[in-house]
Amino acid sequence: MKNTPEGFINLVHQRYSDEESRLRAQQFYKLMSSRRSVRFFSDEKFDRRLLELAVMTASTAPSGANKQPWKYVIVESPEIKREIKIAAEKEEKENYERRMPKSWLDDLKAFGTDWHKDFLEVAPYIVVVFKIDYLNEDGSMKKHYYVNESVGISVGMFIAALQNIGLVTLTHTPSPMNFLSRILKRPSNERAFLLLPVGYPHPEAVVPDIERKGRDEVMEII
Ligand code: IYR
Repeated sequence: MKNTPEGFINLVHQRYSDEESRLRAQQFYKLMSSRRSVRFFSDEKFDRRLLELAVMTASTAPSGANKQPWKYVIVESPEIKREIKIAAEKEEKENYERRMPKSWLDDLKAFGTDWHKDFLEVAPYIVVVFKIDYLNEDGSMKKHYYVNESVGISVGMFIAALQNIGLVTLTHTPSPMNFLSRILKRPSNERAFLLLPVGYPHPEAVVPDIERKGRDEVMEII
């Protein structure tokens, strides 16, 4: 384009050689293939700036009309982590003992999960992601667009950023999650989306012996 239109700037873009693209694609796939959801955490602390950088990376995600409808709440207070654990376990006990149908419980058998959520106290940080459905601006409600898609993409990038720096996490979904708004005193336009403990794995951490789908199962070329 000869003239940059009003309100636009030139794109900054890094073009790689074919060979470098291939190498980078393989390296990134290898890095992400080794990611596992971890339920056994070490209580070892780490520099919070690492987590802040991962959140800033997550916040580069594309979003509907660039509304960036997310808020990442980093919990490091042991008292608040404990409060979250107690409330999450209360909901999960109800889920496992009454709310989840047998077919769901059967699907979860391979993961060895139950209502106990010790990782919520052990991991040095719990990150609670909230979605912002609308903005309250001088009394008027401004609706956001594609909020679930946007926040989902952002959390995916957060998980990739953590993997890139050697931290582990779990996408935990205590349900219902309203207790998080109460404990974390969030405004009414924010709703809890996901909860992720973050840390280093316990030295004896185990993970389920499960496999990822192969090339021909996850894609079709037409
Ligand atoms: N939220 C419950 C149950 C659970 C649901 C799914 I889908 C999982 O992949 C694992 C667990 C829990 O966190 O235990």
